[in-house]
Amino acid sequence: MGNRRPLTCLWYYKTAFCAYHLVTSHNTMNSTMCQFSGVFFLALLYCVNASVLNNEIDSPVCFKDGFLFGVATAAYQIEGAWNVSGKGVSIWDKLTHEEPEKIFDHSNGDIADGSYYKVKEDVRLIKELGVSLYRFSVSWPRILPNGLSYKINEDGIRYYNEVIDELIRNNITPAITIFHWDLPQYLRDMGGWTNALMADFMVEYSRILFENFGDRVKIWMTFNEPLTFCQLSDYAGADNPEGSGIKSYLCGHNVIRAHGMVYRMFEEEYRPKIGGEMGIVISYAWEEPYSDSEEDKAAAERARNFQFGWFAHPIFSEAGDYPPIMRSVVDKNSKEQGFPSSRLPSFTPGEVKMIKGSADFLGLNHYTTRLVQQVPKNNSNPTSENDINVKQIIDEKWPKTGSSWLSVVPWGFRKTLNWLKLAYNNPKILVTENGMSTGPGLDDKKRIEYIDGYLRSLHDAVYEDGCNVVGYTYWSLMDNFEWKRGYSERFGLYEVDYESPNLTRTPRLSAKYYTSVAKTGCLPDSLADLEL
Ligand code: PNW
Repeated sequence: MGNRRPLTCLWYYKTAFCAYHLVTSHNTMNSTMCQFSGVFFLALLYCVNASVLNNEIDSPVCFKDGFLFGVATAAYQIEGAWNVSGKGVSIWDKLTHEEPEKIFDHSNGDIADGSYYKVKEDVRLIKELGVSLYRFSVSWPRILPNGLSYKINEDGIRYYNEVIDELIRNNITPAITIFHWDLPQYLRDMGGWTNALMADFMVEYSRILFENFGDRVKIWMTFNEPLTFCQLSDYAGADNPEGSGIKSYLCGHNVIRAHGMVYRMFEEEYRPKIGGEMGIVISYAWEEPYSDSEEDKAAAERARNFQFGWFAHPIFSEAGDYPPIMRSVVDKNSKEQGFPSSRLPSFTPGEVKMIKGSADFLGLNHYTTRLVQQVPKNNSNPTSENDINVKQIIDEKWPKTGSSWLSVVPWGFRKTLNWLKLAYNNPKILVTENGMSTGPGLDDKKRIEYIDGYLRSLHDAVYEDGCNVVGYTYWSLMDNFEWKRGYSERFGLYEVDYESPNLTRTPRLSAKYYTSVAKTGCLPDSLADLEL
């Protein structure tokens, strides 16, 4: 895998050989003479030159200069300091305190990695990795204690100013996710994302971030993974029985509108003064047909449209609006189920226009792949599962990780990127998350193999297939509160010792691997050479 240049060279060489042989077969020139003929010499010279120019002999798999390597985190997962200096209560504070049994190890983010108190230390860790980009999120209730913009918590502004300034001092580009799931509880009490007014609240909150941080932050992402927080109960800021086909569509609708509105406000009021780019982060687990049957192929394409296209199509497609298949299936099912109108809300023509094209790049979270099989239609309950009407299967042969949903399937990454290239006219993509979990421990060769495999697949997608990917961000800088799995699943390049009072961070083997990648832009020829 990876470097195709030597193969191409051989192919040129062979073709030249054959051509020459054909032309000269009528005379008696022997093959040794032939080998040294000018034609061969030129062919070889061309190949060697091309390889050297592309830096492909010494370092076979290299990303070109300017390709960004980064790491990511999110506020609730690392900050701690849940109730200090004026911060308001988020839905995760309330959930973990009042229903700890919903969290695998009954833990919470009260202290987490203590990053609120460790700005300098954390930035040093990022610096040591040699990466140039840090993606982090802002805690809405740390800035606006009850979510509304009439009351700003100055300590929140101070804290993120400190983070941003420290990053810039160390030549690391800050990239902000405006909303990464820690909704102010006050807004949840008003219906969370099922409330149409949330779009206005999000605009006002974002405005405060642009006003205060926009002079130094040039990469913005509105939402992290609406699919996850709109579909799962407890994440959306509204009671939402898993997979409900009513509230989840309402949530998605308000989120997409909010995204468009924030983007347009940024474009009109801020970009002319402060510059910068804005995108949205959407997760995409590749969906491969279970078999070669037409049913399974159609099922996989339907699932892709329902799970990724739901959020991407309105923003990145040429036509805008929801994917046509989603529109027709949910409209039809709703009618059969006795709803007076579709469970999937409609955008007005003005909204379609406002939302279409409302992103400068697509933030992609990609971790894994699933097999998708057509199942018999079941329209008894109005759930999005029944709308999609497929079964998702994890192939037992795929290597496993510390998370049951995440198996190691690097080729799915290349397929994902190619699907996006085709569906949305080769959009500019920043890989905002990719990573895998282990248990605690510093020897994480499995993680190194995971990253290496996914980066090779990414390299093929970029340099063989022409996908427009500008950077790769590993999830995560360090172990952190992994939502409902608590601290039981570790995604960090750095291990965090939760037993130590200092919450000591120690680099894993994978940190050494990733440092080498980020500093050279190249993948090591062999993992054995890394001297781990
Ligand atoms: C992401 N999937 O969630 C989140 O953005 C992070 O906050 C989280 O810590 C990280 O992944 C690891 O879980 C995902 O099913 C949840 O493909 C589910 C999927 C992908 C990402």
